Amino acid sequence: METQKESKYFHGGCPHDCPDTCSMVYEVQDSKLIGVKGNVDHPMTRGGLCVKLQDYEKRHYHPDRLLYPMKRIGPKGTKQFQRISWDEALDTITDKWQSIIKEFGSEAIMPNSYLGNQGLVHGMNGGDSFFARLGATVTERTFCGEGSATAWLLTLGPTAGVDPESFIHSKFIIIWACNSVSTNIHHWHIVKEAQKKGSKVVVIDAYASRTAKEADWHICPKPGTDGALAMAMMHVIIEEGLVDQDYVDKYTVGFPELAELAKKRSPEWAEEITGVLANDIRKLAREYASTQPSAIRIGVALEKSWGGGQAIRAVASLPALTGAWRHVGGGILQFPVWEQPYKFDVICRPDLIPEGTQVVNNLQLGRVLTGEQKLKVPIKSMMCWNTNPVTQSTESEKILEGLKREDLFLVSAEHFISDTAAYADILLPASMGAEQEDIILSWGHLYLTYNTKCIESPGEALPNYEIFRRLAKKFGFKEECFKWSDSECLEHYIDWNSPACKGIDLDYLKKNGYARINVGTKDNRAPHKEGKFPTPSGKCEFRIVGAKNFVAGPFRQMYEAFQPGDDIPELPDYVPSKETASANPALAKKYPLNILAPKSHGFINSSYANIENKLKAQGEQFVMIHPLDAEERGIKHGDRAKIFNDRGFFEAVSKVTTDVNKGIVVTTLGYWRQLNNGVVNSVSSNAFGDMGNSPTSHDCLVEVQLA
Ligand SMILES: Nc1nc2c(c(=O)[nH]1)N[C@H]1C(S)=C(S)[C@@H](COP(=O)(O)OP(=O)(O)OC[C@H]3O[C@@H](n4cnc5c(=O)[nH]c(N)nc54)[C@H](O)[C@@H]3O)O[C@H]1N2
Ligand SMILES: Nc1nc2c(c(=O)[nH]1)N[C@H]1C(S)=C(S)[C@@H](COP(=O)(O)OP(=O)(O)OC[C@H]3O[C@@H](n4cnc5c(=O)[nH]c(N)nc54)[C@H](O)[C@@H]3O)O[C@H]1N2
Ligand code: SF4
Ligand SMILES: [Mo]
Repeated sequence: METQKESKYFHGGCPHDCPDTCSMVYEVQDSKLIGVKGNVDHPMTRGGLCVKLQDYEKRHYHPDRLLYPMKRIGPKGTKQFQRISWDEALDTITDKWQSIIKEFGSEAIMPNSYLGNQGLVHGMNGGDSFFARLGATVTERTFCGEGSATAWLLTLGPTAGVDPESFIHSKFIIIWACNSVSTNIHHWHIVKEAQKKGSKVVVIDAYASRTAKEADWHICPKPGTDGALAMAMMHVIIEEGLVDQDYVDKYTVGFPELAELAKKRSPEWAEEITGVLANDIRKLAREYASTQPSAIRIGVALEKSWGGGQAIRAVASLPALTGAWRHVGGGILQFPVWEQPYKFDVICRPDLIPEGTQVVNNLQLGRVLTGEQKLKVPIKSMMCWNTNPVTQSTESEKILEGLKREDLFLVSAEHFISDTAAYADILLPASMGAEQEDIILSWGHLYLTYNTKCIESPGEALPNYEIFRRLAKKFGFKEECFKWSDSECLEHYIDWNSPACKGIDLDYLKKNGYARINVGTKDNRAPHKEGKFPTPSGKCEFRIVGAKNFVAGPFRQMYEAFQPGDDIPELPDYVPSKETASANPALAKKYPLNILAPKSHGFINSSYANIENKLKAQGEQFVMIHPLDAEERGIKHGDRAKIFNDRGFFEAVSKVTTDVNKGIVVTTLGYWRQLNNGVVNSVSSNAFGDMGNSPTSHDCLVEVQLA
């Protein structure tokens, strides 16, 4: 008789690059992961995972998963690999790097990672401490949020802002350039609840996204014009006496100058720029200012145009102008990561980086690898983990050209043979969620989230940091941190003695799976009720004098030091995009359509875009195009289209729809080049935005024709 197998349950944390950082429950039978659920007790996760993670166990056991170290035996990019031992793999890497260091110096080696894994040990450090000690080139990573963070810090300082859970108390909610239904579903649930209780939900999005369709009101500005919209809102708020003057007088800097500028930013002026009717702007400003508590949630897309940083400064100024901060559920939310007790200096060890080490940026990867960007020391080897730059960075074609270089030694630690890993000389199999202990970084709520190692890795896969511990040993690095176990890392990586951790220690976290940091409760947190902004003046800084641009990654504060840039304008304002019809009419003659390429519903960036059921649910790569634009080009719904500019092209199936305005096309990110002709980022530009070296992926012109 067959006996019923016994299930064991363990606390998990979703390691993906997602603001929700769900607390999960792993179900294990016979040392095998058989199911994953959302933690019912967790106030944000509330028992539900998103469509991507509902069968997370299948990702662990997928037949295409990389299980053994391999070396390349065919031409680069042809995916011909042969299994080797870990010893051979690590010896090959060590020998190769040592000879590169001898000939060119350690800066000829470049690490490249991002948030494919958000664990503090296997993601945030991953291998940063190792490469710092090695003296490798420093890779500044500004895929996501660094421009927003710079604007945020300048205006408000390192505050977590309004608690995402406090939105339940908001009476007027603006979701600004954020497709929450797909990208922040556990916050969206709270917004929907508030809406049911009577709160008005406004979505400001450059097309009718899934989220916009669920709003009470969708406002649809042209891409990259949000700064004009926000400035005109200020104009109305000031002109119509809707300013909370007492709040402004006590807790802000630069109001007279801002008011002077806002006088010139009328709704009529903004209508020309944004395409939003002046009367709608008036109505929005009035309702926003007079319905308290009002809360704004901004998405990452806001930074992804040339004027993004200045736009975010304008938006971030609104709650102080109206006194929204006085209330629980009033204010603005971006990344509430700033009050988390992570010790990035211990995690990433920037102190180990030799002074004067060269810095490259991950959005310039194509230029760095092809030599188009001149470096003090050219890159001879790159190691990639937790990122897939071929699909995700800019100028994909240049990256590919670089990866084909015979003299570039590429090491890739991965779960699958991604578009980037396909070019590796040495492939290393990396462990997945349930196979490694960690605390997962949260940038969308105010909890610490623990992840238990509850199964062994299949094959010979190893956790990222274990790979680097072994490499550190080969290189003879003596620092204690390279000997710490995962648990020991966690003891060091969190400031357990900080006020945020009062009553919480690692043991508690292991037992409970998650813990709310001590920053007030959702029902009483009003952090700036009486100002107390963590800025130099202690006030909300509408006006800033003498600031320089800098990179303020919310995840890697270490890079603040590297890039003092151009002057920051004293006041927030609208700054036009660079690659639009109005900014560059000559280019627009050739490439008249503005492309948006935000996140997909069904993948996490490029992760899961190779998994059959996820691909099936998401559907093939599409491009949404307005009926008039389609007609002009002889394109019918369902036709295969080619989307192109001077940088490259990709193909997609056309969706002819009025969900997008004329002049705009929308696609989504993440599809693999191996499975599609070209990728979205074949057309994107390497230009930085105005702050924090952010990408400008929505500041981009293309043409579309039948494929
Ligand atoms: N399902 C899913 N969830 C994800 C991810 C994923 O790939 N898939 N990725 C995760 C990551 S890394 C991130 S950073 C977050 C990002 O999540 P979001 O912040 O939601 O960012 P995006 O999806 O890039 O864009 C959001 C919306 O902004 C709109 N938009 C684009 N340009 C403009 C503009 O100039 N003005 C205005 N008003 N709107 C504009 C787009 O049309 C889109 O609907 O999502 C995370 N969650
Ligand atoms: N056009 C356009 N481009 C964009 C964006 C956009 O909106 N539009 N968004 C940008 C944004 S916001 C972001 S955050 C980036 C994201 O871009 P990436 O950070 O490159 O994200 P992914 O494509 O998910 O790649 C993560 C890779 O890490 C691997 N991985 C996951 N966990 C582990 C692990 O534990 N160990 C190892 N070794 N590997 C692991 C996964 O298999 C996957 O291949 O894309 C950016 N690119
Ligand atoms: S991807 Fe995001 S929403 Fe989905 S389970 Fe992970 S943290 Fe939760
Ligand atoms: Mo991101």
